[in-house]
Amino acid sequence: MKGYYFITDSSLSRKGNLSDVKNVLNAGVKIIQYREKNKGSLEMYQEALRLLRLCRGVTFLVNDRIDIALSVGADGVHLGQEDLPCAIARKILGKKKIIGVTAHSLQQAKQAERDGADYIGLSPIFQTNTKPDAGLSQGLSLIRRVKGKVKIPLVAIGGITLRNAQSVIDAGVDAFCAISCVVTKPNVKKEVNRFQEFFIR
Ligand code: TZP
Ligand code: MG
Repeated sequence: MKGYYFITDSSLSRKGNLSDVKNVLNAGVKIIQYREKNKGSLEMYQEALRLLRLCRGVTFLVNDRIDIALSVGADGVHLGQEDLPCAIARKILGKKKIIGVTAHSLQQAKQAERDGADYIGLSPIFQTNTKPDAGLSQGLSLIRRVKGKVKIPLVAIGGITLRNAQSVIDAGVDAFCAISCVVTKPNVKKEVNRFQEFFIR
């Protein structure tokens, strides 16, 4: 897992999830998380199915909803500290599905690894308005604290912009996600390409 990691946000998006996902796929993104906080199960199921079908050879994860992930045959889920525990999710999903877990501390990151997580989402690195309950920004020091203490990949999220992206990479992450800086822009593909540049420098 290396590079720009995309997460949908239908409430911030200019052109909607379908358009955004098409654009990020055209930009060459290899991991997409369907994150939807305002739709019911049926609508989520139908949208996830539509998005998944576009993702040939690209990892497709569902935020929070193990049921939706299983229903559409997604590659896995991403879980926060308030979602179903990773160890339980692992029992439900089996060994082959991908489970990402958000951690706000080294302790949570180690626990997630013990519980069978495949990667850690470190969050929020910087201040963000995209997730109102994201909690206090942890700064780059969170990445530095966790780096080398777990073996699974680290994905940074929260307030990442073109201005601070290099510092996030320098702190040692394998991947990062920037939502508002991408989906609010008129040319999503071009914006993703700008973020991807940081990984080939
Ligand atoms: N989880 C932690 S922060 C966040 C999520 C989904 C939002 C990140 O969005 P942005 O716009 O890149 O700050
Ligand atoms: Mg969650």
